[in-house]
Amino acid sequence: MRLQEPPCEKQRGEERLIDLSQVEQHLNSVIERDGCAHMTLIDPASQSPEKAGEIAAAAVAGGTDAIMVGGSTGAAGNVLDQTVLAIKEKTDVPVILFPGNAGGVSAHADAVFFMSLLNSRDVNYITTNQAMGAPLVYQYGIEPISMAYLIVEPGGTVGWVGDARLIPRKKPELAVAYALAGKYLGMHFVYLEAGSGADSPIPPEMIGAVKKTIGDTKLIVGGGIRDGEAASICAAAGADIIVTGTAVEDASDVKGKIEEFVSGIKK
Ligand code: 1GP
Repeated sequence: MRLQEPPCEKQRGEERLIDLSQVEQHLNSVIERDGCAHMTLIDPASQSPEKAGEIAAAAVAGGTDAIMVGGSTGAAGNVLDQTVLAIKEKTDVPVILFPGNAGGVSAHADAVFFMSLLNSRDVNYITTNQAMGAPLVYQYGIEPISMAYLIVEPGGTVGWVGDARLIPRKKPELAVAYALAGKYLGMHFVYLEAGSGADSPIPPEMIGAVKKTIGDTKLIVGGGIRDGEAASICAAAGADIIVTGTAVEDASDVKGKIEEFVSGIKK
C-alpha cells in the first residue's frame, strides 16, 4: 500500500469555535482550567445517527467537553460515519473516535484515541489492529492521541472481546505497573476501564495509586459511573477525565444528567 500525504489542513468545519487540529491540547487546557474534564461516550450501535446527534447536542449544552464515538461491536462502516457526521452537525466540541478495532476509524472525526489494550492476551488488540488502522488515520489526517487502555474487573463486553487479563479490583499495584509501562512506552493518556455498565466504577484507591505514580500523564476513568457523586469520587481520587456512556444513554434528561456529572467534577 502506498501512503498518501496527510492533508495539511482540514477543509471541513471552518466555522468551528476551537482549533480541532489540536484536540489533545484542548483536553489538556480544560483539565488545567477546570481540574477535570468530562467526555460523553456514544456507541453508534445503540441508536440512530439522528438520535446520536440529539444526545450529543444535549450533552454539550450540559457542559461535556468532548464526544467519544465507538463501541466493542457494530461500531464501524456506514453507521459509524453517519453517527460522527450527525454529531458534528449538531455540536462544536471535538469528536474523538474510541475504536474497538481497525474498523472503528472514520474520516469525519477530529481525533482518535490511538490505544493499545496493554493487558490483553491477544496481540490483535495490542498492536495488530493498530497497524491495520494506522494508514487510515494518516490518510484521513485525523489527530492520533496515544493511550494505554487498561481493563479492570469486571470488564464487561470490552473485557471479553479484547481478551483482557482483567486487573483485579483489589490489586491497584497491577494497575500502577501497567499504567507506568504505558507512560514509559510514550503514551500520553492512561484509561482505567471497568467496562460499560459495570456495577461499580474503578475503586478510588486504584485511581489514586495510578495518578500518584504517572504524574503528568493524563488519567481517564470510565465504566459504571452513574451519578454525580460517583463521578466526584473518581475526580477527587485523581481522574483527569471522566467518561460516561450508559447513564447518558438511559437519561430522559440528557442535559440535566451531564450537568450533574459536570458539577461533581469541575472546580
Ligand atoms: C465504556 O467507560 C466507558 O467504555 C463508559 O462506561 O457506559 O458504564 O458509562 P459506562
